[in-house]
Amino acid sequence: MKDVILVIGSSGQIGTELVLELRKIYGNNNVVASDIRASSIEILDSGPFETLDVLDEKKLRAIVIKYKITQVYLLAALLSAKAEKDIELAWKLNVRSHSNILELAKERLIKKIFWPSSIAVFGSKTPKENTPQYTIMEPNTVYGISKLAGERWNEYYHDKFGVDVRSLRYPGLIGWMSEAGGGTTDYAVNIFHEALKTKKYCCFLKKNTKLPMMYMKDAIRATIDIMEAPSEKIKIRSSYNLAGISFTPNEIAKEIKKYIKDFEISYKPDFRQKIADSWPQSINDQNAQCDWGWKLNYNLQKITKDMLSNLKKKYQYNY
Ligand code: AKB
Repeated sequence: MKDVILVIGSSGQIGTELVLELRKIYGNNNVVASDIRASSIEILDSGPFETLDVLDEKKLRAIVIKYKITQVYLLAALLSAKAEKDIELAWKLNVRSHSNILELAKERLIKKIFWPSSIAVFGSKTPKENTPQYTIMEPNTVYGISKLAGERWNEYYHDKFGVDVRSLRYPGLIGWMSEAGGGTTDYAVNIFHEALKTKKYCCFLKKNTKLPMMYMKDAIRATIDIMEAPSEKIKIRSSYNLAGISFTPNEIAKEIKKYIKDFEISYKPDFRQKIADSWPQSINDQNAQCDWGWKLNYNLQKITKDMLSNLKKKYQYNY
C-alpha cells in the first residue's frame, strides 16, 4: 500500500520546509498539508491543503479517512516562549493534539507517527555539557513539561499498543524559508533577517548564552531518516537526542560580521534568558548515530553562508 502523509502544522517553521521535501519523495498528491492558518504559496500551489485545528477531533478523523492517510507528522505546538504567555492553551494544544493522533494509530487508522520533542525536556538539574540520552529531566517550562509528558506517552503507546511512533529532541532550528515560531532559540533566525535589513540586532539573550542549534536542512533530513528507518532500528520510542552545533549570540554575530563588516549586536536579555539558562549547552546524540545512522552536515560557518545567501535572494537584500 502506498503511503499518504498528513503534515499537521504546515505553516510553521519546520512544516514549511518538511512538506516540500516530503512531496519530492512521496509525490505532491500524497502529502497533505494542514494548518489552522494558510501555508506558503509553494505549499498551496504544489499539493493538497486542509485548514485544520488539530484539536477538532472530528475534522482530523475525517481528513485521515478522506485521504486514506498512513503517516502523520504532528508539528502543531506552542513553543517555549509563547507557551509561557498562555500556559493553558499550550498544555491543551501540545498534549491533546498528541493524544488525538496516538489514538488514531491505536485504532490502526494510521500506521506511523512523527512527533517532535525538544531540548526543553531537560532542566536546570540536567548535566549541561554533552547531555546524555538518559539523565535527570526536570523541565520547568510548560513547553518542556508538555514535551516530557509526550515522550512518556510515545513510549507507553508503543509498548502497550504497538503504535509506531518516532521522535527527535530538536535543538533550536535555523532556516530561511520561514520566520521563527515563538521559541527561546528564535534569536538565531531573527539575527540574520535584522543583519541584512538594518545591520543591527538587539538580542534577547546574553552574549555568552550557549545553546544547541541545528540548520533546518539537517533537521529535515534527520526527521525523514528516522521515519524511513526500519522499525527494528528505532530502539528508543520516547525521543532521540539530536545534537547539532552549539554556539553563543556573540559567536554567531562574529560569523555574520565576516560577510557584513559593519553589523552590530547589542544585548537586552528578557524572560527568555531564564529559559535558556535552564537548557543544556551541548547534547550527546550517540544513540541516534548508532541506531539509525544519523550524521550532521552543517556547522556554524556553513549555516551562516547558506542563510545569508538564501535570505538575500528571497528578500533582494544588498550587503
Ligand atoms: C524553542 O526555543 O522553544 C524551540 C525548541 C528548542 O524546542 N526552538
